[in-house]
Amino acid sequence: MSKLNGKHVVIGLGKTGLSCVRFLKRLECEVAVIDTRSEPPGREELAATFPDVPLLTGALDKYDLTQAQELIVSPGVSIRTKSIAKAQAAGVSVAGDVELFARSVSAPVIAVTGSNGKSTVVSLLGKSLEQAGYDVCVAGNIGLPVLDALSCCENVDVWVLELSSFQLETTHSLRAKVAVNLNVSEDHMDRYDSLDDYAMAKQRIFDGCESAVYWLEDLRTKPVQPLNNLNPYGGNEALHGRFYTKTQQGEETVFDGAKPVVSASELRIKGSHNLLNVAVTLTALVEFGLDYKLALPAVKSFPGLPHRCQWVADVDGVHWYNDSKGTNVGSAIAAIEGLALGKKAQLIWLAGGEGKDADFSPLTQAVSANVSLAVLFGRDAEKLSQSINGSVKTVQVDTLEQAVDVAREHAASDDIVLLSPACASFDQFKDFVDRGNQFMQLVKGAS
Ligand code: UMA
Ligand code: ADP
Repeated sequence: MSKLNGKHVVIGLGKTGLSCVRFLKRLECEVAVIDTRSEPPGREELAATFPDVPLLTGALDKYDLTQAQELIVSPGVSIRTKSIAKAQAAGVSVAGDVELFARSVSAPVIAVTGSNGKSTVVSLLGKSLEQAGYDVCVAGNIGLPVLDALSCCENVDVWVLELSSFQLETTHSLRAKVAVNLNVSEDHMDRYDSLDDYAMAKQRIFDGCESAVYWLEDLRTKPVQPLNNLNPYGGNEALHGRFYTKTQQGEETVFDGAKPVVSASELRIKGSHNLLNVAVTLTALVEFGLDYKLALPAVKSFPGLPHRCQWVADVDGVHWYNDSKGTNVGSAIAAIEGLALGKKAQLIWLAGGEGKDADFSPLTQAVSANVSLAVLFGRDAEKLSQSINGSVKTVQVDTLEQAVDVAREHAASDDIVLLSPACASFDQFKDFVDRGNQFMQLVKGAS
């Protein structure tokens, strides 16, 4: 008999896959695991903890997945893979870890998606709710698999989930109390047919939600579902949501209608994008039912997350910043514009890596307006260089270490050097954390 017959088949044995196995085994399900890699990261732990769970490796198309009871697919694997699509067409249920979570959870969920700003916003929400006295758990794409969170966090009053488009593709039963779609800009084009295709995956966050929060300035974030409770954030003086940003007395400020709430200088996180992140956080908190004033001390004191426009060091008067999490075009634009503040002469930008089939041309405007020198490294350095060709002086190198050396040679006192790669890290690093840590070590090694 096939090793998959009638079983819950977990596809992928990374963090998510392991959390799914643990969860399903607690429910006494029959489980099998497939991973396309010959040495998946969870192999040893699976063998030690669940020796009875078979692990199959190699291309998915080798396996007849139509035999399975249910497929639980990790976010790193596309559900469009031929054998998964075939099983789904044959009536096999295809779910992900967030779907299993949604079927079991009882406390309310605030769910957040978007191309950029997710981790910052879920962290702001978590700190705010904690400050207001809630027992809150922040989980999901930020790094803690939702099923591990479910098993280890008891008495949770509210879940704050960061959800990627990959996770949303396999989620059907989530009925969020508040669902937030921050923004949609090009990312993961190696997994989607088009920007609209990617945007539609994000739209799934709104299915059955009580309150939908979207960005007024990005129509792709607006729910396509017929929903009654729509709550935009952002906008301009003439047309805006309840919380939005505008400049008052020379300073960018978050407003609640006509009332200023918090200004840039009162926040520790910097850049226009972070003021918008505060505006959407306050919108979601109000929709959850909180008096947002209770949250303001937490919002103001939030220092930001590592690897997101993180100040690293001042060396010989040069200010170094690590935005290793700037893994797509939109995030790099936000970081460049947020840090340069129009002082073009003073920003040296380091970028490159695995471009995920992105169109880099939208970078041209931000780069030509704000960057004095672009130092490009990694697998897609040449493609990046061609896309921004002519808009700025460019140097191409192989590695991050060489890029840091070039930046150091060119930087003068008061200049800013920003690593915001606009690319994934997997060509040369373990992940964005590894890339950011290596960058900081290279910078600090010189101080
Ligand atoms: N992989 C294979 N074969 C497999 C399974 C996976 O080659 O059979 C590869 C994938 O292509 C991917 C890597 O292995 O490159 C990891 O995939 P995974 O599904 O095993 O990932 P996990 O370790 O479970 O981590 C996932 C999220 N990763 C992805 O979506 C790729 C983590 O988000 C998340 O923190 C974790 O679940 C807990 O929820 C990371 C991420 O990069 C930060 N997310 C993307 C992003 O933010 O842009 C969406
Ligand atoms: P995500 O979890 O969606 O990747 P993060 O909060 O980790 O987002 O931020 C990653 C990077 O995206 C930041 O370092 C910054 O460059 C950029 N960023 C953050 N918030 C926004 C926003 N609201 N709009 C555009 N870019 C943003």
